[in-house]
Amino acid sequence: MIWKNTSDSASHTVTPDKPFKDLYSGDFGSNGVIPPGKTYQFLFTQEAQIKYHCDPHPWMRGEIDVVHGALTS
Ligand SMILES: [Cu+2]
Repeated sequence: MIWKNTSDSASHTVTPDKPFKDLYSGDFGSNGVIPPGKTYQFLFTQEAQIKYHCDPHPWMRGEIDVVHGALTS
């Protein structure tokens, strides 16, 4: 999953409400801020439900629901 700070003059973070660790990718969350034009990406390899927010702007919130999909031919 990729977060991109696009047309904004402010920097933001992707910060989990509660710490989350993926067995493969490790700790989830941007280390520090994502400046305008930059991205943060994280590979989820397990099912998870994660609520997250932006540290400087706590009213900016999101939720991720990672589900195990099946490939259909
Ligand atoms: Cu923000």
